[in-house]
Amino acid sequence: MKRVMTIGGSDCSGGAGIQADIKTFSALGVYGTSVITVITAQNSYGVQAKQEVPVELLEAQIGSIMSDKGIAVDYAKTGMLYSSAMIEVVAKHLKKHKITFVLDPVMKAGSGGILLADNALGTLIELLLPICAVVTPNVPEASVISGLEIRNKEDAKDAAVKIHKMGASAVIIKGGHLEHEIAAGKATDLIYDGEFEEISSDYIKQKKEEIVHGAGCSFSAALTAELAKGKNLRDAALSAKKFVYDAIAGGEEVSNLIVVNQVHGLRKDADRYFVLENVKDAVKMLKNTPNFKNLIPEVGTNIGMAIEGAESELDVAAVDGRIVPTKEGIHAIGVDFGVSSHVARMILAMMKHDKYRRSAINIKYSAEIIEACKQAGLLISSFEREKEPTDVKTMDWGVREASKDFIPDVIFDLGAVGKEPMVRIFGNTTVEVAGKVKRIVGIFV
Ligand code: PXL
Repeated sequence: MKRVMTIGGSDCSGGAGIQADIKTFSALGVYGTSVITVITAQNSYGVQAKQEVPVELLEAQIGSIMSDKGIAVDYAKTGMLYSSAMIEVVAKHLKKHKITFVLDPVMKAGSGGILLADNALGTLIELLLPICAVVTPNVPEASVISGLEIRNKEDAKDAAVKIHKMGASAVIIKGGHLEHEIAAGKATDLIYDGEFEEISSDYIKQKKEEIVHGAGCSFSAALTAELAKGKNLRDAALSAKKFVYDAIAGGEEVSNLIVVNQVHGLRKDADRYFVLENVKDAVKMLKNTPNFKNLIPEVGTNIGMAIEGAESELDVAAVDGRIVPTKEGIHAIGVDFGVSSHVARMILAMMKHDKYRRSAINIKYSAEIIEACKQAGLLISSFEREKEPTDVKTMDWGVREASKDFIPDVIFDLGAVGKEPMVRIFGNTTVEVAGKVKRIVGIFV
């Protein structure tokens, strides 16, 4: 595992600084170490207090990491350094140990706190800029470092060239602050290392009063991790940008901040795995439920589960094909995502009313089955197809109709011309749904 070191400030609120770096490192599979320069007390309103760590303790932290054969580091990044004294010591040690590093020239917190003292900018430019592998300013930071006003992409290019001339081997000016870009819905990062390259993504629009907290730190940390793993600058920048995009898209609202969620991608993958396994377990339960085949309607049955925050049928796992009755019991082949639009539409419609209720099965309708549902203690509701307006999607409308007064476990309809009557059973997981089916079968048979 590659080893990386971040040198920066602690953000007790957990979204930015050292905390963001460590989360990012873990999410990207590198081993993170941290050297704390400043302890900040901050929240979504601003930075309330800060205290620099004594320079001797800063040196001791770097010394401990670098003198340990087992740890050492493959790559580093710097974040909040705050004072000239701190920058001098950091520069000395980075040089001494010949550590390749990303310089994130943080100056101000999104909430307004000062992260770099006014009189320390010169020291940062003089001592760190010439020895970094890449510097990652946002537009206001690039403007302060280069002394150039940046109003558009051409200005950003001039600033990048100037910062490169000032000694940085490579410059990435992060998008997200240029107004005409934002208006066009884009956030474009500009890379310059003698040649220009642009990396563009959609701009994630927040509500007016919200500030994204931790995106800059997460970007430079992700860049550090990808460089440590051996990617070239362009590929590393591309991966880091995607990582931050996902982290913002999956961000959590905390007060007036959007705190980026560095493990959003990991959690999503874990959820996809959980969902697949859950549907497989549920199918096994149904196979082991004697007489379940008596509940299968003419069109066949399917059972499915969506991932958290599912947006489309591709986010719903179900049985490939359908569950069909056989002489001995039931037949179901594989389980996969995006294989059943019927059950997916039911689930996506239900999740609009209860985001946790992301599983469902369709079974045969009969008055006896509904009676069994009642006896099983399930909450039952229904809709009438004759009342369906012409301009709606059946499931969206039907589930909304049936969920007006309470969120039901069971929604049935009596069908229409060419439409078989149907019962749908909902639950948080497919295993829970299969459990409900088992209860119904036990009563019905
Ligand atoms: O995002 C820059 C940053 C870096 N370091 C610390 C911070 C912040 C932003 O809030 O708090 C400690």
